Amino acid sequence: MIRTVATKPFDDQKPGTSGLRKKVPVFQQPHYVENFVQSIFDALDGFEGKMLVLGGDGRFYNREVIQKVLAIAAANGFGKVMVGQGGILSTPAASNIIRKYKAFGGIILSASHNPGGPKEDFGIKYNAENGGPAPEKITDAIFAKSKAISQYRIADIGAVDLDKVGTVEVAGMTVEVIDPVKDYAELMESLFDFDALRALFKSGFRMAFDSMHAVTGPYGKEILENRLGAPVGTCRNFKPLPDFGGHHPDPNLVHAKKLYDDVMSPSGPDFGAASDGDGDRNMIVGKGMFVTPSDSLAIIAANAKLAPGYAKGISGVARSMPTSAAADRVAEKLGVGCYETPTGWKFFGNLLDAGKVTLCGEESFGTGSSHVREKDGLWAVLFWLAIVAARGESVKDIVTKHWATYGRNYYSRHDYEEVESEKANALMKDLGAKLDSLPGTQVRGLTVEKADDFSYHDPVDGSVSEHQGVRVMFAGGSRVVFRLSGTGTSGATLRVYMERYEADPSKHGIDTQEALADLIAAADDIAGIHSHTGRAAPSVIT
Ligand code: G16
Repeated sequence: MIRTVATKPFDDQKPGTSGLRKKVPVFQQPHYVENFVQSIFDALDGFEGKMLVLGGDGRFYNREVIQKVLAIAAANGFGKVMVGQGGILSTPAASNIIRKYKAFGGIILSASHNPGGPKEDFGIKYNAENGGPAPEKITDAIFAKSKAISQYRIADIGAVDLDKVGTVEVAGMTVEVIDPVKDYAELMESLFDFDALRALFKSGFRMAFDSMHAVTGPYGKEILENRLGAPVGTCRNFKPLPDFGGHHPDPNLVHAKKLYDDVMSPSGPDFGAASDGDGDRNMIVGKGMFVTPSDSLAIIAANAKLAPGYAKGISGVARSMPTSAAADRVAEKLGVGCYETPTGWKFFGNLLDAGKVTLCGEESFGTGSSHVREKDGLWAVLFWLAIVAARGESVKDIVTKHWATYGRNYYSRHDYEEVESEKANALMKDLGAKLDSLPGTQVRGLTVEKADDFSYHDPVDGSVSEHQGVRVMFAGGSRVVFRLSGTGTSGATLRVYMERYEADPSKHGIDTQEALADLIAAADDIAGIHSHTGRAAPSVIT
């Protein structure tokens, strides 16, 4: 039976950088999930009888929301839903399924790297038929619908068995429960030379892959240990848990510190990698070398031809504005296009669809390519393994040689988390007001050359996205970028990004924070971080 339920709008259902992210108790309010899912469908046209892909990262409340989405999708006229077994699909795997099986779109349940549990974070995101996060025109329409909603439609379908692979009919809609790993593993096998990777592991190369008790556990086990023959034990924390074992499933130097320390110890593995809650982020560590995400994009671009899926070369590279310009230098040398987009993977979709770029990356531990329309953690790990295998060199040698060729972009991000929103907004407002007066001034011995609020003109559809972060550029090519995160769920997170280019290889061995010390001080002088927020130091440095 299909019911129409009267409801009232919630005023806080505006999708952020990547979908709607809130605390679990917010999502547990009566009608909250139903309203948002109905608003997604209300913002879309022409899906009757078509297929929706559905899955999530397995965090607390995943299964309940999967059942709700199935019931609302059936009532709204979808013909079929393909759902990952156990309600699980990594974000890149969901993107692949949407594309491979030509779905109308997909709903992904995840709050990415944010913690999970009854009082922690949850999220709902819509991906379009290209497999990528809905562009702003759709997320704006969803928000508009959520503010005007008066009813939703829901079918009484009971609980669908999510654990049994197979097909069932519910309220005139087909539900197909699929193996979440198989299609993704096949895609990886089509892009990389698995024989070469098997030989790498056979030669004694030792790796640790930390799934942080999140969604990539089963993917890592199948691909690294089962298909590539990496020794059992290579995959760590591979059992997905609803609360990620109480940790932040955030692969960076703070939350994946143990992995980092293990790789750095003389007896530890040669190579370490980690992925986040929903499997789209990655961290790469070699012995004696942490690879920044910005450098990772540049190095993958420079070595792309070493992987069979990219043997013909790349058409171009895109990076988010706050990401370092390391990839720009590679694109220039290769003679391919280079694009600077706002933060958010959704901005890469048009460039990828138009064939303007093959590789994309962000400083926020995201790297990906045209194989799907999301960033892809395990893909990046396999790409690094492919480069190591083909070059027969260590990660450290690969990175230092890259710097020697292209120069080094010293880079760091300082996050001030859970700042009171009014204080963070006041900081950004004051900063915006002084932008015009900054050029020509001296700060900590640096001369400001240019200062602006970044706006993006999409070269494919002509859309304009304004207020995407404040950039302060200094003479000599260094810069500081300020923006507020669009993914946090409590208060505001101020992100400050520092970058300095150094061409001289004899100066490539300096500690990053030391190399950026004047820029770090200049950032505080310019934005008044301490005086606005009361914080003497960032909460997270990456
Ligand atoms: C999301 C987006 C990324 C973005 C990141 C950080 O990643 O998909 O494009 O770079 O958030 O965004 P912000 O700086 O606004 O917090 P994820 O992995 O959280 O889905």
